[in-house]
Amino acid sequence: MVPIPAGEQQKLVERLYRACGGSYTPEQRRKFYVSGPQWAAAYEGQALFHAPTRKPVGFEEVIRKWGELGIAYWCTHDTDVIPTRALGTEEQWEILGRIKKALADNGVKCSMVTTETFYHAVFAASPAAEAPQIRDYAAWRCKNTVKIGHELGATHAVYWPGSLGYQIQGAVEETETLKWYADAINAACEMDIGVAGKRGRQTLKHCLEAKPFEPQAQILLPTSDAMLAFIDSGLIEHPEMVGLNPEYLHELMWGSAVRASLARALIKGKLWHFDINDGYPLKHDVDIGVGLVNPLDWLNVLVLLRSHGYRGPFNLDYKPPRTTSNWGVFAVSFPTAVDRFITLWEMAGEVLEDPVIREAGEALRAGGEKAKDLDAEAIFEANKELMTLHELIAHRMVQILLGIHKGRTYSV
Ligand code: GLT
Ligand code: MN
Ligand code: MN
Repeated sequence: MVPIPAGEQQKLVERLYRACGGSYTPEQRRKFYVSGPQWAAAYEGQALFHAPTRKPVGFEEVIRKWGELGIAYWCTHDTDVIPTRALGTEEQWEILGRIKKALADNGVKCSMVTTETFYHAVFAASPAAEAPQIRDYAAWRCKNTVKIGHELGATHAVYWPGSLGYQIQGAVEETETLKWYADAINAACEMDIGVAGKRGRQTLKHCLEAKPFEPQAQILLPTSDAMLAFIDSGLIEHPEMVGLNPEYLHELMWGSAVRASLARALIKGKLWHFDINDGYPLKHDVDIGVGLVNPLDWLNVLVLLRSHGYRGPFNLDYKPPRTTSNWGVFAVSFPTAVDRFITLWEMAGEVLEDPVIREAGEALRAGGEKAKDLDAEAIFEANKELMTLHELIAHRMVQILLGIHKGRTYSV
């Protein structure tokens, strides 16, 4: 191929994107409770060893693009849109006014707000640092985010205590730090009860998000299970107001079967919000687009969520790779991510209806004929052949994923 001039490259990407097919219309996308984070669209590609490759993008552009693409919900950190020095001031309310207008003009809703308690230097020793004034400030930030959430019409608040831990062991006393962290969540819930009451709105769903490492080397609440225990620890004053925002990749990062992590949250009635992305087990938080690494596992996850009637947001907490341009973020990254999600969601519906999987599942649950009680050998023999269906169901799911169930074969 001859070199492609810079001015021709977008056209080429656009043509190949169209050639891929499989896109949904904005109207079809809008039927799903999918949210797109401000920070994901505005991510400039930077990392510890990486300079940014993209230019900053403001909320006006992100919200406009969500409207065009049919991503119906938008979410943000407080400081994604309000400079730290302006938080709680007149300027904050002026910015919120502009955000509300952008949302209304583009038919987009704010689903969730979250507090940045990890980036600013003040949080170097976490939002639950030893110094009381740092903790008071962190609590104030969380309370202020609750006000922002109600102003923007959000239903959820997320807390990712990514800096709640340490690089070096010794100074941090874990029980004390956890109590201090709970103080901030309790302050936010109290504020919420007051603000929601005054505004005649429902209180927010306060959702904790775990990640096993990064940015701290050791994390005090590293998994969704740790978060569930924290909610029930007695430290949280309104445990009924607090649930989970698991992130697919964060569970994979510690080697979890993500579906099993979600199942434990479902059993507790705490699966309230879900960050959807992809990546590799036991590795870093690369936040790859949903379904690009583990589509079969994703299909399994969505089968579970569909069969349990999960109705919360699916949040595209995805970092477009630094090889993607500013233009590519909206032309390729987000439309393809939301479309893969929709395809996998619909495919999960197909799995639940599939006659082979249905009959196999029912047969497994019916079990074999009754054998002699308490006779392990006889019970095994009575069920032995049925259990081969475990493998057959897995095979069928791969067939559905690859379209082989529709008779697709290769000439050999
Ligand atoms: C940060 C983190 C995400 C969290 C965001 C919410 S911040 O991008 O890596 O997983 O969901 O605070
Ligand atoms: Mn996340
Ligand atoms: Mn992540």
